[in-house]
Amino acid sequence: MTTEQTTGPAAPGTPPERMRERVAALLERSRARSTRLTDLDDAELQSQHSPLMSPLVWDLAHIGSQEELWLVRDVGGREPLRPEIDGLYDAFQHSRSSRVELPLLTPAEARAYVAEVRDKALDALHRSPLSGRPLEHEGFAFGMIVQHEQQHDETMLATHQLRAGGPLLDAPPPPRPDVPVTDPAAEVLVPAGPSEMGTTTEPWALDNERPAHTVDLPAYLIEAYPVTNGRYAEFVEAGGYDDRRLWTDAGWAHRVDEGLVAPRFWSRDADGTWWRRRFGVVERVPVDEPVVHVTFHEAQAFARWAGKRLPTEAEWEKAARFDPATGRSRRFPWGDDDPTASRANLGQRHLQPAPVGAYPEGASALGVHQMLGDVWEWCDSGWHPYPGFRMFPYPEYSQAFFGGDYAVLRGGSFGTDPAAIRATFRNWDHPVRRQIFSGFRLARDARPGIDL
Ligand code: AVJ
Ligand code: FE
Repeated sequence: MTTEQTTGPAAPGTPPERMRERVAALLERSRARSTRLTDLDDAELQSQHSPLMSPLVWDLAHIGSQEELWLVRDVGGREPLRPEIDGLYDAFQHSRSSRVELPLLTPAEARAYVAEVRDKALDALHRSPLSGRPLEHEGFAFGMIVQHEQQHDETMLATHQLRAGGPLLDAPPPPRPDVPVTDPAAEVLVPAGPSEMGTTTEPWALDNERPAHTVDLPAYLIEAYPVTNGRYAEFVEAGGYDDRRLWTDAGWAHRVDEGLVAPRFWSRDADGTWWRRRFGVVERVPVDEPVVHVTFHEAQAFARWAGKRLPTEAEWEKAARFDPATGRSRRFPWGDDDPTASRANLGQRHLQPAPVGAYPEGASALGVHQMLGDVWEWCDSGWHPYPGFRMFPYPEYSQAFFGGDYAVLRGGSFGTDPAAIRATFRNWDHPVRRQIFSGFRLARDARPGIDL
């Protein structure tokens, strides 16, 4: 059985025996990660490190609760293990900031609970035909639960980043490019024409990624790399945070209310050197890394300062997936095969984004780099269903948020597991959030006679 860290979501057409192996390996990998993120003393697990986040012990038991609901009760057909705790771990019943007040399971109880659930979930995996009803077809419910645990692991990683005090996590630095990037603002021209967006065939794609449909975009340019800290620092130094004209009304109101002056976790010393705090370590801001921990509003203000704009979600996806040689859209930027360590910075293998240019093997057919991994990228699109959307299997994953005050994020971060990302994957958050691993890249319209 493979547990190598880069195994991605199950591919279309995976036979049930291989599917079982992949699911078991991915469940094991997510649990190893959850365990590492919660291998802390009880006080660390039970305290609230930020009002934006749950106590870590809530995430742990919530992971078990969702797994019990879908894999043990529904797929496995078993009775509830602890029906009395269901409400505590229902994200819709309690806001993140209020969860610390609840009579939560203790860390020891939570660990015992998730282990017992896991036992029964593995039993369900071996009994399920992984075909027939939609929930079990191609292992969907199992893939959904793997992704759910990994999503909460990324959330827990963000909680670690918010926590005060010295480092608790450790990882080697990401790779550096063999050939340094000379122009971090380099652009790629994406030709006008139809391309496929979303998917109908990806076995573990969530409801919001479905169905596949054609979009027909005019030509545009998109930057080959996410915007770096070096470029972002120029915007800060140029007074970008004080220039009202660069901000939308909502963006300016937020910037003033919160007193934003730089990305979260940055500070400037008396000499004007920028420092950042990263998982308990204070270090110089590396100029060639993608900027991270910015709001949608900050990304938009930067874009206006640079004379460009954020890509729409459709533009982002076409740049990531479209192969002009075949007219086809790929599962991943580099093709249809799983992520590898040389294709993308995913899975918390490193505790930071990699410098731009570090993943030439991961570039898309059009030549756009680092679209998966490193930083989530804000897009200039709200959170809406695709034409033909059908809610499945529960409304509180995607549907409950459609039309709300959200912007789409694409591509995953260094903290996103490979099994929980693909070029069709859609994420969303409030435009004022930046405790997530959020960055962005720029785009602009192509000008006839100049760019074309
Ligand atoms: C899709 C990342 C916005 O973390 O709020 C986890 C994922 N949904 N449990 C979130 C999710 C239910 C969700 N995001
Ligand atoms: Fe959840």
